[in-house]
Amino acid sequence: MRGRPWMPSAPNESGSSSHRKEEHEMKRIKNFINGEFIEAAGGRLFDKRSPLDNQIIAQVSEAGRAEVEAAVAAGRAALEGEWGRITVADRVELLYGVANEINRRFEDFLAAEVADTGKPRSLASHLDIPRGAANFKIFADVVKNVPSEFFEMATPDGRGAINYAVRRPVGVVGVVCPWNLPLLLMTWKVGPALACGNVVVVKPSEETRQTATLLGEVMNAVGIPKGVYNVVHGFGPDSAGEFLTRHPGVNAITFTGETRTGAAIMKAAAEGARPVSLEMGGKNPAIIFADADLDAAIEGTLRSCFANCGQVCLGTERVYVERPLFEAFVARLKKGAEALVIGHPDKADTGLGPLISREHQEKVLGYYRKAVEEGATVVTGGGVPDMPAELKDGAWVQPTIWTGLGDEAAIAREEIFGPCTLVMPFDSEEEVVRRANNTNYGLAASVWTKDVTRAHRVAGRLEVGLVWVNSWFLRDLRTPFGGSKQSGIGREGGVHSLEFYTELKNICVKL
Ligand code: NAD
Ligand code: 6OD
Repeated sequence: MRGRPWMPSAPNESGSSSHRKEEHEMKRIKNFINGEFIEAAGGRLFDKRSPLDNQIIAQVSEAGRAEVEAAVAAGRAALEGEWGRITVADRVELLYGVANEINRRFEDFLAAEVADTGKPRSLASHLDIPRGAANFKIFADVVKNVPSEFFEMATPDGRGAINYAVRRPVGVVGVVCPWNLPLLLMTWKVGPALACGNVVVVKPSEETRQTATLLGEVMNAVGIPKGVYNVVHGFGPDSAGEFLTRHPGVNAITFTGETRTGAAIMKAAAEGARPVSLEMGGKNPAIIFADADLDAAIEGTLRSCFANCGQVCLGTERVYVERPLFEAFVARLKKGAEALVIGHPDKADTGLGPLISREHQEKVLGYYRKAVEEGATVVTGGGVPDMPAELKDGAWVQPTIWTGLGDEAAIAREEIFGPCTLVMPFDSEEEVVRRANNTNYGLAASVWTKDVTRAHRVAGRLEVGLVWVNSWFLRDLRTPFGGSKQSGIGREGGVHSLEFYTELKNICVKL
């Protein structure tokens, strides 16, 4: 329950715990198959380290082929059983129950997400956990209210025929997830999949496996039948991710993660011609015209560059500022970045947590070094912040702003996925649209201007799936979400999710 005073409690069935202070107490995270928490045969375990200090905080049971097989079989059995016959109204009630139970256990989910990611509690409590619950409610509502098609047709005998379309679940859906917004992005797929009557086998990121596991407790508590929601832990190649996506019993695969991984999954899905929905990487531009409301543009750009330590697929890594505003904008952005408090997630004033892992820190710092080698001016940041002794070994990096390089620089072309951005001046609308589009990615963009006509014109010309005007990451879950070019295949959100999670069948009746 939100705002509930912290109460110590014993570890739950899943190995999760609501004990906020035991961040470093070793936990054992199990797979969730057919309504039960199980350890993989053979006892294979892998470590999870805290992003705060690199200490091992959990051991996770890695699923092998046998566990993936069992999860897919459990899903199939559920489809053939009670879940396959449930009415839409009852399904909707159950999903409302899931949302309510996530909210009732808000503090447990919050503690689990913060322990895995190191992100500020203030962020996770406003974004990750509420959206985790909302993703079940919104798609329950969509499924409850969506109409069907109906066509009357004439026939030569004059008696006519009628056609109507019905939606049926696609079956067992494989859900492969990243680590940046673990519960939010996982439920963004599981919510619509279950609302449409499917069953799921989820493969959370190896970095963030707690909230997906905790959701198993929620599913059991509210009475979701066994086998409808399954979780297998592990890695990608030659591990649970590959075993799941290659499994012939998986009817459709929905994925969020890097573009390269998406391509590998698409290859796996080609075997058996199974559909994929891919939400992948980005190199998103922000375009700031000189007439923009500077306060709003600064506030929005600070969030889009640095929220979640820059680990948001929709985040801004290229900022184009119209030349008359350039110097003032850079100065204000620098001031804002330097005011961000880097620190422990539990502190109320923390604005920036660590990156997800030391491995990712090394990747981001590699770009920080490369920027300097390529001749960038480091406006602020560029290294590792000075942290207190107990946090020294964590995956910390400074929020970083560069100028002085153009579109050909590696930091302008490649997705870094850290709290950093390159700010570049531009002189005309034509020029900035061309430069913003000059990338293989096409996920999101934001445009800041008071000129409404220009806003519509530029938004219409940007080659991306999502454009925010005078805002960023403002989400109405009924709208289409997804990327173009190498940022994605397909759209999810509202009724668009139904296109992926259901088979539309036409029934033609001769009268
Ligand atoms: P990742 O691609 O490394 O991993 C994502 C998931 O895929 C993990 O669960 C991983 O174990 C699994 N995986 C890896 N190789 C696999 C394989 N061969 N077969 C099956 N599964 C495999 O991504 P990440 O590092 O976890 O997340 C960061 C990336 O995700 C960034 O590129 C970011 O832009 C992208 N992302 C995109 C969106 C979006 O909506 N477009 C949202 C969030 C994150
Ligand atoms: O808001 C969403 O539904 C969504 N899929 C957000 C993705 C954020 C990427 O990191």
